[in-house]
Amino acid sequence: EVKGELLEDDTAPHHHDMEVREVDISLRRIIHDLRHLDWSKVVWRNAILFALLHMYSVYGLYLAIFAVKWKTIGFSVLLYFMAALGITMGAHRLWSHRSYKATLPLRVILAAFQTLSFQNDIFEWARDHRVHHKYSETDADPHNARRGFFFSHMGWLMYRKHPKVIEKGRNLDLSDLKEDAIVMWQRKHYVPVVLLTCFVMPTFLPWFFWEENAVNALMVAGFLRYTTVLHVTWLVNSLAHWVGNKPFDKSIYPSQNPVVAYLALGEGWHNYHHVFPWDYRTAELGGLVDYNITSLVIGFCSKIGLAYDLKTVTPEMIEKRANRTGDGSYVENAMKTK
Ligand code: ST9
Ligand code: ZN
Ligand code: ZN
Repeated sequence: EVKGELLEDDTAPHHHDMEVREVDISLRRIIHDLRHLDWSKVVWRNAILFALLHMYSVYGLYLAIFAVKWKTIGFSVLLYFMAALGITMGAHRLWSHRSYKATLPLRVILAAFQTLSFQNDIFEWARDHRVHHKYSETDADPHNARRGFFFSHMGWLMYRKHPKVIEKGRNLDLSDLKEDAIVMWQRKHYVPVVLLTCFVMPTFLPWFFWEENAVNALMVAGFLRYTTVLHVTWLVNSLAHWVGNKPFDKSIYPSQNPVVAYLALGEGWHNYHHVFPWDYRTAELGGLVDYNITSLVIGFCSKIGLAYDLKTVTPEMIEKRANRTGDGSYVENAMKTK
């Protein structure tokens, strides 16, 4: 028998009673998953679109190495950072967790960046993320890591949601999002606005300003850049729910993963984040030492008056929690940074 039940027959135990198991990525598990998959729930339109996107992105990678102008590379890297900040600083730390407050101009900028990332509108992103935190690793978690690495990484975006996700999601208080005019405007006009921002703009600007071939620009600054931000974001749900220390709560899946933190502008310190989700740093240090670019940008915005009411956790509280429920790696980490 393969260890760890999955998919629909998963009788998710209560959050705190659950025994932590490693996410199983063995071939046996993959074959078991495929044999038990309910194919009628696969959303083929999404699967086909993702397949096409990845083919174009591989071609984009080839073009990035052999064909495009250096300005287009620089532009794509810039768009990567903008889209990533739209997720980390906007959809995640501001709109999902309200870990700080942002003035109207900053919210407009972050909503534009979040649109560039094409990861659903802010409202849907924050709603799914709030159920993820409240019901982690149960049927009501949209990317439940118990359903395997692939499901939590990207499979969940090609498969009908578990009814529990929708049922529990309907009970969430989303009034703050409904009152945010920027969030609701983006939701109302999402389809045209996201296509313009994520694909048309990145094709047009390089073509117009430095005479890049339009197809090259679309493949590199559009598709390749988009796919890269997607996979880095998804790694938080897959790899950072699987590999890493658990200094703050050893009974949960979310883990401290420096590789993910590095790529995701500071969002890989996921054991900390699930224990203290209201901390705007999503980490106990929140500076360059944590590769925490997002925290540095929020700090800078607060200095110039664009952000305020930044919430954190005191070192005493962190240490107390680490001593009570951590796996013992907290002290080691503290020593390392001294
Ligand atoms: C993408 C999102 O990639 C990635 C999010 C990642 C999150 C990461 C978090 C990690 C922490 C942060 C770290 C950031 C690091 C960033 C680093 C950057 C470098 N509650 O959805 P439907 C309702 S998106 C309440 O159709 P199906 C819904 O309103 C990629 N209600 O379900 C609707 O009701 P009604 C691009 C909910 O049919 C009804 O239920 N986008 C909830 O099962 C049906 O909803 C895509 O690929 C809820 N939670 O389809 C699109 N959810 O009819 C993907 C739903 O009344 N999505 N409802 O309006 C889809 O196509 C579909 O949602 C589906 C499920 C196929 C997945
Ligand atoms: Zn979160
Ligand atoms: Zn998580």
